[in-house]
Amino acid sequence: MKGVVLAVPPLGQCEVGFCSLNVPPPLPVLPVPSASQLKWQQREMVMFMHFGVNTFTNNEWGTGKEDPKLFNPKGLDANQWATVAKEAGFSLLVLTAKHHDGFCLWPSAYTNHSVKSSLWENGGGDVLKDLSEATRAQGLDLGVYLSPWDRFEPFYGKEVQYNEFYLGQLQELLTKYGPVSEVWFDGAKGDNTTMTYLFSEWFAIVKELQIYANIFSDVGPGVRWVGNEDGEAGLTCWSTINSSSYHIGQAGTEGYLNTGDPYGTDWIPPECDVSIRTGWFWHSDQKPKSLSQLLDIYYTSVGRNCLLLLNIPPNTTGLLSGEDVERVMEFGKAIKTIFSVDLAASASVTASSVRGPAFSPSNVLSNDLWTYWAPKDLGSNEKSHWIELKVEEAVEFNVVRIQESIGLGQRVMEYGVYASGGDEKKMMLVSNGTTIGYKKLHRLEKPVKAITVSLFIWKFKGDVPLISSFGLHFDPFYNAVSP
Ligand code: FUL
Repeated sequence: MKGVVLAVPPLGQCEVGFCSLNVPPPLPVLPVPSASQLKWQQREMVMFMHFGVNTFTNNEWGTGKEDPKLFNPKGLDANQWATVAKEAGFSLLVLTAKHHDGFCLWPSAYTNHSVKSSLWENGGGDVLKDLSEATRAQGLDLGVYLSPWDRFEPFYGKEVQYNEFYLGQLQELLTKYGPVSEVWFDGAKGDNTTMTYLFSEWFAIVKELQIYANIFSDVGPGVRWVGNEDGEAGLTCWSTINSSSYHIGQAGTEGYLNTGDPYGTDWIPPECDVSIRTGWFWHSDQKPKSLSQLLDIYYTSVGRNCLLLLNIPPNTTGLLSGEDVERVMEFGKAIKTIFSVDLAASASVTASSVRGPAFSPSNVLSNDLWTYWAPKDLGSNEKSHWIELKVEEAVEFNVVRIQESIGLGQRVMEYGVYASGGDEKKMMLVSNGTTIGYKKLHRLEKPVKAITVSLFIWKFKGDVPLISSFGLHFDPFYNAVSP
């Protein structure tokens, strides 16, 4: 294999983008993400919180007939929620401002079925206010879940009245609590009442009031559902779908949403919502998932080009319970342990070809999404592009991390990772795949020792693939590799 060893471009000669040598950057491959979607994707993990009357009735779906007086979290402390989120590595918290039972965690002017009628703080409290202040104090962002299905509201089932009522509640949430980064439109809906949701009106209000908010629903428009509540994206996972062929709430779309569509015309990346416990709400008889379960979920969500939306439900006191806190901290720490060391950080990097000095293979050693290796177009006799990491002394790794420069579109459709120079002198395939996207993590059954690790890209969209990062890590928590 013959490589082009690249020198670092002379300082000031080239910048990312147009270069003095006049090699333009590759054209984007459409569709591409918006700035808000890119920011969202780079969060990697978002904390979800289900809290409300269900917390006190031990239910998952309330009926709407609950007495609001049941809601009395005497020790509620949103600062604890935000502190835990921050320390565990989350940058955004999404709270169920209203779940299907219709009870509102803020004092909505449009209903009395809210904290106003509860015993908590004698009806004077506002969970959204507490949370928005706590997140701001920690430098975190806020998201809201406003269930369209409302089993309390008497207008529910009356098209115009309910849609207007819902818009009014959305306006309250989007104007009273500062910036909102994500609005979650849940898909559950009862069978008993016919109700048409005017989604386009709702989404227009979100954009009018919070231009940077990402809108989640099954099919976006900002962020899509991954098709299950287990934190598991498809092994093939495109950030793109054809949203106009599907409507929100359409049955049988799970498989499509799980893998996305290589020819999709809309950039709507998937979010993996999953709970740290069995239920979404807190129940005294449930325990948090184990660290190894959470790490499995991390690899099947963040490691497959998705965002992990991990639910940690406050308990009846209004606090995240001790065992959940302990587990999520362990989880955050484990992720840091695995990924803060890149075993290839000082590798020399060569490639099959290089488009120009600004697109050096060594760009893959940084985590900047906008600096990347770009090869030249394939020659008529060439079947693949490749990039190779070479370290001075063999390293042992069991995780391979590959990232595309998705700001210019998702491209890679078929690739393989090879290693050589460790125990095995020959080059051997350690893993392969179909999509990369923002981030692909390959967790290897057994650790591999190698001096060179190469990524071969056989099939891609656009003229050339663009790799923004390529790293090697060791995951000491992976059971299969423990002695
Ligand atoms: C579902 C809801 O029905 C569950 O209660 C939960 O909120 C989950 C995140 O979404 O559709």
